[in-house]
Amino acid sequence: IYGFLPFYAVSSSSIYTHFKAMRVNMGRLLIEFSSQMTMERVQKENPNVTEGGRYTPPDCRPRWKVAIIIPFRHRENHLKYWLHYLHPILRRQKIDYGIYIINQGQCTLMNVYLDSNRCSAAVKKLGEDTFNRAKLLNVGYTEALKDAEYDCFIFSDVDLIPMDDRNLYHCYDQPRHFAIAMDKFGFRLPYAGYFGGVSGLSKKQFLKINGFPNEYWGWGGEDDDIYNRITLNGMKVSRPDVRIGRYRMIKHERDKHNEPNPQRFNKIQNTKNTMKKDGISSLTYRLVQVKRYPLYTNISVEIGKPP
Ligand code: UD2
Ligand code: MN
Repeated sequence: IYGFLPFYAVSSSSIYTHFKAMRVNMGRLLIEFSSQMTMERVQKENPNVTEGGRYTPPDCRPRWKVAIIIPFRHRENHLKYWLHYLHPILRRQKIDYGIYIINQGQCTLMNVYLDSNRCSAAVKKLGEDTFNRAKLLNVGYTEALKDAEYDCFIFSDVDLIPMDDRNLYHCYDQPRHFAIAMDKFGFRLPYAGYFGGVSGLSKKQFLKINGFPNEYWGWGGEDDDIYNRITLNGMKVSRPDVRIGRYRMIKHERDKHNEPNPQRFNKIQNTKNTMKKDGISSLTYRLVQVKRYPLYTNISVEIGKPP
């Protein structure tokens, strides 16, 4: 299909409906963020997704049961595009999956819009604590396992959309790095040990590295620490072909309360000493709310503050 239809535009043309009916992978996809996106539209596009953002292919038994974990705060607009593009891709890939948004602080426009939830002042305040991506991912691992017996975990930024649906969202015999060729890095790996953006580990691989660090507050370094954990534990990172692992990142400014972490350079020199005690084994947090929406499960959580 890639050969004669290199660019597959998401439109309502007859070619699109034809391929959609076949539910085969398309190859290269045209990804853009200029059209206006609404949650109602994305819901209409995905009638087969069940409550909480779950899907199981009706016609096969996938090898993996995949929890997709997204660290999140105040990125409602990005989330709409993510759901719009990813649900159909995952369905074509015949992945058995659930979508988990791990929300550091609860009050989002989406909550207000979907169920007119009121936001208490105390919870609103949580949204002002320093962001901690890796700790949220540890929470996602733990909470998803309360839902179903997942054996594969894919950790994705909310602003990253794959440009080729042959980049299969399941697990591999080594920890997987999916987002290897991003537009913002000129479609190349920025450095050999880069592990940011979208990655995936089986349950066994995740436990072997004691999960992710909980002590990276603010922006940067946590993905490098995870990379160190993988190599220090005798595993190798597996990656797709550079022509397939292409991604678009929705353009954005650095968020408030996620300033670059000045300790990150020191910390990534120390993974060998810290990984045994800091990780999934030492994770503590307070669950604020679990809410199942049609296209995803929102898990609001209080994860504390930097020491
Ligand atoms: C890079 C990496 C990312 C991570 C980060 C450093 C890429 C494409 N990604 O992203 O994986 O290593 O650097 O921490 O190189 N988020 C929110 N709300 C916030 C802040 C963050 O939802 O207020 C989430 C969201 O899913 C976002 C992700 O955290 O995509 C990473 O944050 P970012 O997009 O601001 O950082 P970026 O693009 O430099
Ligand atoms: Mn980003």
